[in-house]
Amino acid sequence: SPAYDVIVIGLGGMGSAAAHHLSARGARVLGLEKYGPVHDRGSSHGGSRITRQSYFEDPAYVPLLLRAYELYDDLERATGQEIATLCGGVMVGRPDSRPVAGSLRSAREWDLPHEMLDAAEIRRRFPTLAPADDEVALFEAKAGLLRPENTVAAHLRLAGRQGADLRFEEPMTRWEPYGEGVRVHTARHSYTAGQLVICPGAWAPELLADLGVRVTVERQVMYWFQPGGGTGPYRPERHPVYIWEDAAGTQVYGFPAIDGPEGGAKVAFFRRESVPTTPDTIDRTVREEEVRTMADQVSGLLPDLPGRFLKAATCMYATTPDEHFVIARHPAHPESVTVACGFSGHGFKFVPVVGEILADLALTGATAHPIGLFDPARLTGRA
Ligand code: PYC
Repeated sequence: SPAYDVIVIGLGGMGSAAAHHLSARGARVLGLEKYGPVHDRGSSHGGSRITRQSYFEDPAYVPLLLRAYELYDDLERATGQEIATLCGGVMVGRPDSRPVAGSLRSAREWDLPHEMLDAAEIRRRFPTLAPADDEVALFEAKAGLLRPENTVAAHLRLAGRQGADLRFEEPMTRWEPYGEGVRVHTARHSYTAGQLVICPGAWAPELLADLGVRVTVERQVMYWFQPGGGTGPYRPERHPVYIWEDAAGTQVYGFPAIDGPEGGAKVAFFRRESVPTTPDTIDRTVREEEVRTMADQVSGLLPDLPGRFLKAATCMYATTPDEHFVIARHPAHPESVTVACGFSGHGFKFVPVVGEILADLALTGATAHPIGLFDPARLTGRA
């Protein structure tokens, strides 16, 4: 019999969660990662990610979010890692903007606790925010932030404890069908298993070329500023996470100051025209002009925030044409290969539930979670 039940390719957010859920169910797991544990070359670094339930992208995500919240709780309890800070969140914009209208639709459809705030109420509750008079917000007390590095570290630690064989600095070079399962090659070895789970992140165009889904890798920049008046009003006890669509349709998102008085507050563009890149050629230098553009944008929304620029870092989105995920059995190898890719810049909050789904698919061929929206057939014309 093959040496492993399941080989997981990629131990970033999704792959580390899959390795945990698979090994927790007793599977013999091999995890292969191109870089070291909890690295910053992909899409699971930068200190914070937003989590929220009134999901403007589509109400179909809500049941998965409810499960992800439970699993994040379990993960914190099992590892003692600090992961979630549910400081509340506001989706801000004109009433017909996507963050406001879409979030309200999900909140109503799933009966999720929320409050609608007009501009005056936004200013009263959150004095750092300066909405225009015609802007409103959906406030969600259960929104907040997740720490991506701690999440990956926690999943890796649990997977290791449960017997998963996790190998770093050992990228897959190729794989092939082998008997009823698969054989995976690296520069050092070849390994066999009954099942393969591919979590390629920004390496999807290379590792899942045969899926037939166009995944565009986008360079994104995260910025940290020290607010002009200090970080006091930006502490997570007082400050929500936010996604803000302005009148021109530009979306910005940001966080409270989670790393003490010197750490500043992180802000970034959410959706904006960006130059396609690849994970191996991405320009990781952030230009002064980019910092100025961000500072200008933010000064219209949180006037005190762009006080002093502290640092910036690059990250990547791996975006599908409709910005919905791909999670499925591989259509060309439905008996032995499972894929999770194209998280399109909004995947991290789903990490543990994606791990659970991947374990379901790899071990039983099916999942009770509602993943119809993520079928690649919608993008490949095979539907
Ligand atoms: O998924 O909430 C999110 C998000 C905000 C910015 C990028 N992704």
